[in-house]
Amino acid sequence: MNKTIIVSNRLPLQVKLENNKLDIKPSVGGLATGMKSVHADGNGIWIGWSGITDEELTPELSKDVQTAVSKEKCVSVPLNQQDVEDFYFGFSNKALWPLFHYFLEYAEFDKNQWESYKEVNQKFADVVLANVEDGDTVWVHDYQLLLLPKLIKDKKPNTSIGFFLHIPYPSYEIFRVFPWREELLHGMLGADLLGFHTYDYERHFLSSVKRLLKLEVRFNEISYSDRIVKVDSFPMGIDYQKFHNAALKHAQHTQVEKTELHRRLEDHMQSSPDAKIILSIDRLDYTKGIPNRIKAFEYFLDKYPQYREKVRLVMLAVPSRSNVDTYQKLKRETDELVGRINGKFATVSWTPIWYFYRSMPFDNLIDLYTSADVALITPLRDGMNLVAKEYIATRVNNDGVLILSEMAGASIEMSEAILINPTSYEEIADAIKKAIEMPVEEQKSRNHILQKRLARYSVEKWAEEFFKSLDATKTIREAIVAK
Ligand code: GDG
Repeated sequence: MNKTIIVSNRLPLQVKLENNKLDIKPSVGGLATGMKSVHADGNGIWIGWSGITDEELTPELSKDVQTAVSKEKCVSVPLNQQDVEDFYFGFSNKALWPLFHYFLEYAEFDKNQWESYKEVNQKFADVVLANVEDGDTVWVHDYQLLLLPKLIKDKKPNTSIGFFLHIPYPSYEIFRVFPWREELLHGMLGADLLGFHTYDYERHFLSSVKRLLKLEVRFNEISYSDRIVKVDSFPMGIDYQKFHNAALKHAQHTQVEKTELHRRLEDHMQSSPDAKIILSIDRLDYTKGIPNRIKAFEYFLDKYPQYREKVRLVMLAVPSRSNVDTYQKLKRETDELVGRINGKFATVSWTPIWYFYRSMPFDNLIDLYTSADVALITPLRDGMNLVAKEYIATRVNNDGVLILSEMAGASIEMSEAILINPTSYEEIADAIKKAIEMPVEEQKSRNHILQKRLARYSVEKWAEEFFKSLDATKTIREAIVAK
């Protein structure tokens, strides 16, 4: 029986090693949810790194990891500390991540790290090749594994290989700067189907292929040696019911069941009849436009002083890649900005920004989403942005206003939100005012449309559509062979 293999940098598991004891829990992220039906059914497996380096494991513990992850139908790819340093923190996050998000000034192209990127892609390929058989389907995820499709296809041509990029694909003018650009494109073209969040990313990819490799492209199909590679857009959705139901349950919580955060947020809302909460949630990443957002909030308080003491920006910044220096710099900048603005405007009874630098349990996330009158999401570049979708899914009374950057992939499907250019403080400040003053009827009619769309195109649907499209490439391959 043919099987499906999912490959991503990390396994959908939280693996912890404490006092030489392993603790393994399934993770609850969007990708894991989307793949649930594929992964849990049949004989599918998931291949990725467990999060623990070879150096941390004795030979016995290493066996224990394999046995424990195999119970979750996963196979772990062994990586050592140097791999993680050079392939993950190095090449993936210092070269590809900034380049693909248009942060050329942050991109470092280090030859040794590139070598490590190639070696680690080969390590993933070795594990895939040890598990894949003719007729199987392999779905590879994201920018850490751009070379993997070719490494599999070259050795196992009779497999269906799909690839999905979770971050933006940049325009040709940006991509052409990359020193090993042809090799990277050939790596991706090992896939039979390449998926992107938006049509624009798809177009940028096709343009790079045409201009750098001089390949023939017909509509969304690339003729590549004796194969056809299909390219398409699949905007990733969320587990809509999970967020919606959690918010419904949240609304019914008794005083005893409420979290401390829930109570504090309620206190704020009850402090004055027109008090408003503006929420932002993201990983602390320079692509997310956090300093811009804080400065725009300052501009708003300066321009519209009537709203001082009436609004509060609740900002959750989740620690991310904190050993990379650009992220450390961003952390210092964010801390300083929050301190300066709170110092400038705070009164004895009001702090304008509540800033949390940590990750929160799911229940607290729901506390935040359901308490917020406005979600302020201002990335400078973002492949999709699931937070925007999750906020709308939790609006069980249909009220609330989403302010969303037009640089987020999600903005294409969410035109009923207030869309802003994240570099314009003026636009953001005016959008905040508009959001706060928006009549409830208008909020509801906008959110009603958004919710219907998000419920229909959920993460399960996204995975289903991708697989359907990948399956169809088999027919094209069979027709070529038959000729
Ligand atoms: C990449 C692309 C693309 C956040 N804080 C907490 C928490 N979260 C959850 C959110 C959401 C997820 O993390 C973040 O997803 P995003 O899409 O917003 O952003 P990235 O992490 O940058 O994801 C992005 C995505 O891949 C999918 O393709 O949309 O563009 O950059 O689900 O809910 N969850 C919990 N506590 C937190 O503190 N439990």
